[in-house]
Amino acid sequence: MQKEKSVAFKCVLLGDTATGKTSFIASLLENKFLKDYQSTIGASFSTYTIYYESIKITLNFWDASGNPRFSALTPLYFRQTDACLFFFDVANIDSFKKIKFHIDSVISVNSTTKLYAVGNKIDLEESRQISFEEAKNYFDNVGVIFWEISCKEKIMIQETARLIALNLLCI
Ligand SMILES: Nc1nc2c(ncn2[C@@H]2O[C@H](COP(=O)(O)OP(=O)(O)OP(=O)(O)O)[C@@H](O)[C@H]2O)c(=O)[nH]1
Ligand SMILES: [Mg+2]
Repeated sequence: MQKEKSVAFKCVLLGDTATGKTSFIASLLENKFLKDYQSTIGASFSTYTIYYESIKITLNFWDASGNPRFSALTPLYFRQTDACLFFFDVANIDSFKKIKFHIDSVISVNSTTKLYAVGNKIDLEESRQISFEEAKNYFDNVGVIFWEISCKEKIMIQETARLIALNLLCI
């Protein structure tokens, strides 16, 4: 019988406070939407496993708080990571503008990590402050793979994990 191959990757979630990082994890792992906002203290760890043919891929997620109170700690998480997933809120232009700062902070200490970005809360279409095209154009220019999600409406949640896992596996 062929032996199952296993690989594990570390993926850090970064982005401003209240952009939906913890909501993404709750949606992915528990199929739950967190209505009441509770800012993450420091960071929290969780794992998610997917299979590609006979390969078991474990994603070890570190959900880092976007609260400035913890910003001194954040580099501890992304210094040695395989992937960073940047979050912004499509209804909050400031959270998009801050992405450049988050990307620069990562690449100044880790030049090998893969970079991904998601615009969350696309259910808030009427309050949208940044278009898909504008964001895509920006991320194409800085070499970051980008797509949009909604934790509330469960749009592109499992797909986000799968996309990252397969991309890290170089498939
Ligand atoms: N409408 C809408 N609200 C969302 C969505 N995702 C998250 N939220 C709300 O946004 C708020 C913040 O969500 P969190 O997941 O706690 O944000 P966070 O990025 O982990 O915040 P920090 O831990 O402070 O860095 C909560 O009130 C959520 O209910 C979404 O897709 N749509
Ligand atoms: Mg959080």
